[in-house]
Amino acid sequence: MRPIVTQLPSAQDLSDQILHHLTHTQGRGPEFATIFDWRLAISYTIRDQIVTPWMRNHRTSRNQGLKRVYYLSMEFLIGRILGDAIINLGLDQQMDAALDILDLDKQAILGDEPDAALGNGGLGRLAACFMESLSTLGVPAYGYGIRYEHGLFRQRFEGGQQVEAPEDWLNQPHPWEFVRVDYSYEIGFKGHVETVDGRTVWHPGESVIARAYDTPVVGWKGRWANTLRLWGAQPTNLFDLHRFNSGDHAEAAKPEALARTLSRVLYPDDTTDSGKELRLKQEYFLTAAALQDILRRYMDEHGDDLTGLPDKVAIQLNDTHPAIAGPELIRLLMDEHGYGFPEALQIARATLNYTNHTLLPEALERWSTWLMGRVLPRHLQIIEMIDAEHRTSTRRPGHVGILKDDQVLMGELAFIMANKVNGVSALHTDLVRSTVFYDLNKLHGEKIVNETNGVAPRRWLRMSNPPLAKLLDATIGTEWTGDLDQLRLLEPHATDPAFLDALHAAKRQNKVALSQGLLADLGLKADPDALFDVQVKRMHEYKRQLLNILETIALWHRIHESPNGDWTPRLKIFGGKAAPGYWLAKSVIHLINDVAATINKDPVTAKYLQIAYPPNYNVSMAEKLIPAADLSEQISTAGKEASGTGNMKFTMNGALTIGTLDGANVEIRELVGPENFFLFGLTAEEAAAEKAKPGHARAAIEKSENMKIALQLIAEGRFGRAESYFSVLDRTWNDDPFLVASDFDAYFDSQRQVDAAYRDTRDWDRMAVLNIARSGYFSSDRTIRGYMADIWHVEPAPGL
Ligand code: 26V
Repeated sequence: MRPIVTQLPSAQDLSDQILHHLTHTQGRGPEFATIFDWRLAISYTIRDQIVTPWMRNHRTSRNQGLKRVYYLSMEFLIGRILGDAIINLGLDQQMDAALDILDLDKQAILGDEPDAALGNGGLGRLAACFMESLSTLGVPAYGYGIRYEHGLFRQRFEGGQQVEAPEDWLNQPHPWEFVRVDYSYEIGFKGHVETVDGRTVWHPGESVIARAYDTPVVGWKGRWANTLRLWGAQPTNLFDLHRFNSGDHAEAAKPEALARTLSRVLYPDDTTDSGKELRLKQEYFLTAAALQDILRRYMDEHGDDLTGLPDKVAIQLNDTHPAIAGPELIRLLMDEHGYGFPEALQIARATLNYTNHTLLPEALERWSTWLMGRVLPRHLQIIEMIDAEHRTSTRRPGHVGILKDDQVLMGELAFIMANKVNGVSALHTDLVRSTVFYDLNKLHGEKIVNETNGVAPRRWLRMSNPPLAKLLDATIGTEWTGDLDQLRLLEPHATDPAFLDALHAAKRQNKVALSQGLLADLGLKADPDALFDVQVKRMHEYKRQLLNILETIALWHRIHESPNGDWTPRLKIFGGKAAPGYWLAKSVIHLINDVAATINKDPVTAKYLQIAYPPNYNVSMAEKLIPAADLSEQISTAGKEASGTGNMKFTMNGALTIGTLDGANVEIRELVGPENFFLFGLTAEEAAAEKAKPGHARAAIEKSENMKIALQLIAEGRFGRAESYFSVLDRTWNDDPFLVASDFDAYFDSQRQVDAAYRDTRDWDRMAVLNIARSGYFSSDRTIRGYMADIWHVEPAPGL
């Protein structure tokens, strides 16, 4: 391939093009343009630049018949696109200058873009980082997802309690997508199956059209761009013309309403699968559209013989949500293309792979055979065939299988249909082998592999933390952005006072910005020299925000006991949403807000302790909070957090971690050095044993003065009516499945070590340097290289 010579536009070019788009695409003269008009004009200007590498991809991949990766995910938590695209194209300086020419405020423009919040949390954000790394590495790839009209709900607080409002990012034009009316596929549901002349035919009772909406995802240095193809549901025929003509307009529009519900809203509960028909339909909608698209492209390029599919196609299932891909691919091969079952099974198995993201039993998907048979009757038949074949071929009749107690176990289905199954951190992968898939792992020894998660350094360091990025550029050069291992070059600077001062100043600059922005908006006067202690993630019992707030209460009490003590000033920051039906998580939110209200107005402790809980935590808020953090809270019950990815972002941005030996914390601690990490708590093994002891919670509470005090203050109504948090208190005393009580003292003590460490500014900053310097492993580029070598067997496009 020819070397890639890309001419970067100058500031003047950019400003000319922005004005062109403002007038000709947006239809507004500069004197009347709003921030929104400008943002769109700028977005179109940047989009024009992405089209070049995008076309390069299409041409190279097709002409050279390259193998492609297909990432199927119900969630892509992208966030904002404009800032990331500017950085990846290497246009940040030119754009700054262009905006100066036009006299525009960059922060206001970037801040005007709504987050594409098409995901719940870690799983969806990982998919977004993977898309960026695939483009950075020049790997031909498509992401397939759903174009939800409403992403994750917006959160606000009323009287300290979470209130949800619909999110409506598509209420305004979305400049990044290209609608592809020519790529539309019919997707069937329900109906019946019949056998005619030995061939099985499924006659769906309902159908909708899946229409493709493409968003280009550009990689570092703008050398390559892949496509995120999101499916929107359309009615097969817009309305019933017969009904319409007879005047029954409402009835005539029904098919349209029905179809559109399919891509209307993202399911906001990331733990409990409520067995909802609409969710199953969404999963099949995504999967069936993606597979039709993949087979069409394969046959276009390589002809009708589908036995070669695994040589050109690697499909990754992001959790079990698209696991119906197994039966669907077999159905297409058998019923549409005439292959026999054994051959279809073999092709499908060589093509599909599955990533497990959770061991929580309530999050493992299972569908009743009744529902599966009603919505996807042909697929249920094929699932029975796969199950029977597996039992026979492994000679384990009645042992491990997909069908159990009239349920289809989607984890087992995904496992059996996959070439490779992966966990998302070293510890998690061990637990996948030894717990949920214990039996299957014994039958298929080599199938499970580990691919520890990672995050995109372009977004999570270069874009979100300009002061640190600038310091890194000046100290070790700019190559770290595309090769994060180069952060190692920082290590010698850990003892250089001038560098430590500069690092301290960069962190402080982020803390000041946060204080003057988000925190001031909350009515808080934050001290930028206080320790910024941050726990941001979904609200879940296993993530133990409760442990954090109980420790805060106990600390508050101790400060009151000796208000003239030498306390380390701390700002505790919380952020996160609870699933709308997760009552316990919601009462923890209520508790945190009530505790914050009380503590923040206490003059005795004001110097030392404040709490902030900004509502509606999302990707954009993470981009502000993480660079301003001194301390990263990663305190889940050991064995419960599959990996975590926020933990990696904090480390990269120079926060120290207080954490348990859970998920990727284990690897973070090993890499940054145990002496630069605040470890506490039971190990996964100890936690399992502790949980098995009857009365473990009460016993631990009795032993802990600090925990008793915290619970007592809540029960006394010091923060609000105790009844509001009765369920939380009751669960902590009587059940405590996530061992808040058993880990409390260890956590409290570890926090006091944090206090002491933070007072030695020099040494704290030194530890922060070592955390940054040793965080290169957590680039999603490294993760993707792992998938390429161990799972997909693909190469980057030649020359990349
Ligand atoms: C499950 C369900 C169940 C049914 C309804 C909708 C729904 C949506 C999402 C999920 C998946 C939850 C699993 C998950 O998000 N796991 C997280 O994955 C991250 C990336 O691997 C990892 O860092 C986190 O530790 C893990 O909790």
